[in-house]
Amino acid sequence: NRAPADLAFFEDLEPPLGDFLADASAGLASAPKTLSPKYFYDQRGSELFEGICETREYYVTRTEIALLEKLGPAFAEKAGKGTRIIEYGSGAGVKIRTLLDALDEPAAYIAIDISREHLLGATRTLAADYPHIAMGAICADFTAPLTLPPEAAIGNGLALGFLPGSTIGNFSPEMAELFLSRIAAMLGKGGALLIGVDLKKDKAVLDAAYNDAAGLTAAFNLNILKRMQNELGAVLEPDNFMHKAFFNEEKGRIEMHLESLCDQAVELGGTRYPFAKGETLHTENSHKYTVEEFTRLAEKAGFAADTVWTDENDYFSLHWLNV
Ligand code: AVI
Repeated sequence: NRAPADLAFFEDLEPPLGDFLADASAGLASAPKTLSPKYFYDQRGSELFEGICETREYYVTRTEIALLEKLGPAFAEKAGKGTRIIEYGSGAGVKIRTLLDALDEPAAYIAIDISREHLLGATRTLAADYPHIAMGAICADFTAPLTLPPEAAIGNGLALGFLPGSTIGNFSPEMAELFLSRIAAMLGKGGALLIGVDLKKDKAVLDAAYNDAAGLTAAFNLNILKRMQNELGAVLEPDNFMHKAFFNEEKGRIEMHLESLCDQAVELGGTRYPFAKGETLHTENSHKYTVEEFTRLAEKAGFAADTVWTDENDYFSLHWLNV
């Protein structure tokens, strides 16, 4: 693949984007009804998510950014000169900038994302602002087994994986362990991972974070029904569903559902899927961990725990893990 001139390299693994119709049909046919949260993120869903990150109730983003800013000198000391950062998912850029600014002459930044357009846009914007750092991009499903392309061997500084935002929480613990073991294999012996993990805390705080007063999380959840209408020609009435999110203490996770307000049916691809009043379509899990629980998970995946930092309320944690 030809890299745009401002990038050190671009590798396109042409990841399958998933089949929304097949997945939605299978999810509606299953009991209980489910749908993958990956379908939240169309243009509108991504904008709503950015809005959620700014709400008073969703403490996650601002707490993590404050920690990243405060801990810059600690990261710089651990990483040394010439670090190669590999980010799993390319975000809005705020978090990676705190890291690029803090580290001592980082050599390279490599972003991995499934959305080609978003990946190239975000990486090229960074390339313009950090002309002395080699910027690379890999278009791939970052949860798949991956190897770093030879072009990524820019110097021999630390290979530092970066997975902020508690993205890991949206995986089941079993899938999280598998994904982390793949990251460890990709980074290789001597590598390290800096990962943000949301912590277990008072249920009221967790419940509020997923039920913001402005209704952005509700709109984000309901947007998946609008996508089914607009993109798949589903026949359904979004107003007949209600956003429902709560902390399931037994399973240690926030669950998001769309609850049917009446007996009704959704029609998709020529099939009718009946919903009883009160029945839900389960759209997302967001697992919360204690520091000890997450450390154990990371160790099972092949990492050695190095350092954990938390904010003053113990709401959120950053883990430095060594391969
Ligand atoms: C992206 N992910 C870490 C968010 C979370 O908190 O699980 C997605 C989200 N869902 C509702 N609010 C935010």
